[in-house]
Amino acid sequence: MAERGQTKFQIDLRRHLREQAVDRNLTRLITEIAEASKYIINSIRTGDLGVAGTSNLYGEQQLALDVLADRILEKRLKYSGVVASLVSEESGDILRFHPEQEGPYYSVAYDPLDGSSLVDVNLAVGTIVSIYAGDNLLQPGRQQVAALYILYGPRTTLMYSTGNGVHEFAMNQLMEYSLVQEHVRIDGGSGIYSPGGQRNLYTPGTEAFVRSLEERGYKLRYSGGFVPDINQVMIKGKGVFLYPHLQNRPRGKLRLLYELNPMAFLVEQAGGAASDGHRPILDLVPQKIDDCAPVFIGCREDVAAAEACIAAQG
Ligand code: AFP
Repeated sequence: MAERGQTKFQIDLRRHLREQAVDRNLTRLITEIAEASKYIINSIRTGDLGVAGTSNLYGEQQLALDVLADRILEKRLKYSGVVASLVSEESGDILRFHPEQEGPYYSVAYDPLDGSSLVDVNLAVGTIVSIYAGDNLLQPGRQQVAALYILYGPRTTLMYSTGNGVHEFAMNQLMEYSLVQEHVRIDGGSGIYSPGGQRNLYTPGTEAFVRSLEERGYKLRYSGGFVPDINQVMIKGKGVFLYPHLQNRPRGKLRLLYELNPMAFLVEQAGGAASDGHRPILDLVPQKIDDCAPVFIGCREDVAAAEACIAAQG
């Protein structure tokens, strides 16, 4: 297994998926998304930061980059020949296709550029993708067959799992994704915490949990971008991210289909946990495509401590 930092004999993403005996159509789907990221990188590096003038279903002004990244991914997925339906955080409607290719087909929920409001202050952003077999997107996250994220930071990295561990890749000078490390693990220990949402709106249980972390010497690390903040927990192998239920926002902020389910799949595959404060994120049954949920995600012991504080104090 490659130690982090060494590229293992330049194993690229397609070869790794083949070696993992991933289904041919799922391999095609994941590599199409990886290809799309090259165009998203280009739009981030050179794109217009002006507001696109449209808004997504949450009423947020769509930056030109949101729209651009969404179009890039939608086009790639539509013409991949293996996607039966897709839904994007930007579009809000489920698009259905009739792929000509031989099955199996997949359905994809994605956030094309999560944290897009951070681009104009030059902070890291990412693409988050959740993949199901068949054409039903309103399934519990535990039914996902794969999940991945791409982090556009000082380096562009990709983290994926098809249910056999989580594997990290870095984009090289030729814009290919080369394997950096296999079987990323979150083993715990005193680490970092990423407290999303306004602290003064935390419930007593969440407040008690955060105070316990600080008393144990955890350091606050919060960028405002879900992908870089989760990636930090994955690579450091410890710590916890939370965007909890707030006094004025009992469902929290993060979206179940596009953000929480894929990240919960990856984190659980890395030996961590993801909870809404009471139960695993992956067991939540989505009612609508824009469902939100509170989230405590990262080291298994830290997530269990959060659940205990919330059970005791709400
Ligand atoms: P945007 O995509 O609207 O920038 O929101 C990013 C995000 O969904 C997620 O990436 C962050 O973890 C979270 O919101 C940050 O929310 P706050 O700005 O309320 O801290």
